[in-house]
Amino acid sequence: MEQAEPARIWNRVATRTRTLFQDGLRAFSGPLSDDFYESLEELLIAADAGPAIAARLVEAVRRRRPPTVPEAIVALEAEVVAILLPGPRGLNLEANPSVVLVYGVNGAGKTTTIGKLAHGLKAAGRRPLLVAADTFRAAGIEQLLAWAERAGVESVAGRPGGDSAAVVFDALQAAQARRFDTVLVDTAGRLQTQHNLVEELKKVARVAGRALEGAPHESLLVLDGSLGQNSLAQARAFGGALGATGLVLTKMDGTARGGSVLAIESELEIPTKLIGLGEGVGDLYAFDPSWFARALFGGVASSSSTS
Ligand SMILES: Nc1nc2c(ncn2[C@@H]2O[C@H](COP(=O)(O)OP(=O)(O)OP(=O)(O)O)[C@@H](O)[C@H]2O)c(=O)[nH]1
Ligand SMILES: [Mg+2]
Repeated sequence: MEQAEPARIWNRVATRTRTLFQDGLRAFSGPLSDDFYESLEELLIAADAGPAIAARLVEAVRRRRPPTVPEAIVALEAEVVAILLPGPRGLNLEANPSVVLVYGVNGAGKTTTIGKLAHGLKAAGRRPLLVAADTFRAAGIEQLLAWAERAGVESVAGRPGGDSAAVVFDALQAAQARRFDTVLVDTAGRLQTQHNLVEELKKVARVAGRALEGAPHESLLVLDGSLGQNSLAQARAFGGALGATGLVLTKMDGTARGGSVLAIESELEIPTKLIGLGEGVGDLYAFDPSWFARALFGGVASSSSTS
């Protein structure tokens, strides 16, 4: 996936969060008072960063003694980057084929993310195979096949009601025989049976590893970004049990809860690798901490208006 650097793209991230900060801080000008820091803390909490992270950020900015509001915002952006996890955020797609398992609760955006990712990988010259392992809903299978068509890539699916682990096993054999370099596995967000969803997903992962050593190479947990920290409970249940290697935050276009990324990453200690900014094929981007921080507080908007 491409790095999303242009300000044009990051201007679409968390627009309501940005408006919140711009409106909330408009009344202040230097030198900075206690009132300013109190407002800043309230705004961070309103943006769903959580009280602990809000307090930590404000304290860190205060220690830097910024003389003016713009300098305080620059300091805040740096502190936000410091709170996010260090290290690489690219997808690990070195194995051939590389298997990417995508999971999360229903409606989080799994199928849409796979469609967009397939489009991006194909544009980058790769040969992805989409696997519909959400055999619990016929409509879920059809949705993935429709995305495969839209992205112009191949797909395989089991029968509705079939065993999703068996579908994945067969798909990985086929991928090796037919030389696909990436396999994207869509899973169910909800089961209509009494089965425990996490147990079912663990089985899919185990069977993938049996079909292909080292698989899955990426286990991406998809979270609905517009729910903010409300998705943390789900994330704990999934992320812990399945050893997620990365987060995908969808519906980050427009959200007022952009600050939740900080709380989610620091609580789960799983890097955000991709963000979804809409429902179109081109609306998935590599997550970039510096650009994200600038998007939250208006740095992107001000730099793009001067360029
Ligand atoms: N605005 C916006 N909408 C999105 C984004 N990603 C997904 N959606 C929408 O969210 C809804 C659910 O997306 P799906 O991809 O079907 O979610 P899912 O996780 O596969 O859902 P189940 O298969 O039911 O578990 C759809 O209407 C998508 O168009 C995004 O980044 N931005
Ligand atoms: Mg789906």
